[in-house]
Amino acid sequence: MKYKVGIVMGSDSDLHVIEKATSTLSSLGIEYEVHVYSAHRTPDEAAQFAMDAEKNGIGVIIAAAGMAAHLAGSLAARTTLPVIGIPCKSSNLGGIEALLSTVQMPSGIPVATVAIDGGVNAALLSAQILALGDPELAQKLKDHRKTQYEGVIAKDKAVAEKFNK
Ligand code: RP5
Repeated sequence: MKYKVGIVMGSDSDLHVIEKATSTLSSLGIEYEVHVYSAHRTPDEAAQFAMDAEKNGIGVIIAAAGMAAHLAGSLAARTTLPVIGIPCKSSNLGGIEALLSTVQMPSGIPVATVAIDGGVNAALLSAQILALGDPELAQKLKDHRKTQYEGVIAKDKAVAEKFNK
């Protein structure tokens, strides 16, 4: 069975972070659905999404939110699917408040937290989880690492040619 990734953002002002995740998922051929549900402004819709996620074919949830970011934790409280939290930079505190709100979950309800605005890594981590049951996806992730490796080697070569006479 192929699982979808369920992506939730607390506000459409988080969309630029989510687009980093969706483009990464698309490049790996992973299906996803995207919603705006807020832990504070639409708590019932957020909760219902989490409670229905498993039966709706979702295998991993990505939750992006800024400020007092309770979204990932509140979704995680309502499902045993893995939840990946993206703290978003959205206030005068630069995202550190969202990082701490997302990462500092009490024992019993984990949220796998990526970097502030870390949409790409959230997508890659969700892909790595889904790849446990999907050999084709596992191979795509290995290919992705190889491409990344070759890109950095090429950059080193270019920089060395310019500066290391
Ligand atoms: C959070 O508050 C959202 O995730 C967003 O990052 C932040 C600000 O939301 P808006 O006021 O821009 O809708 O709930």
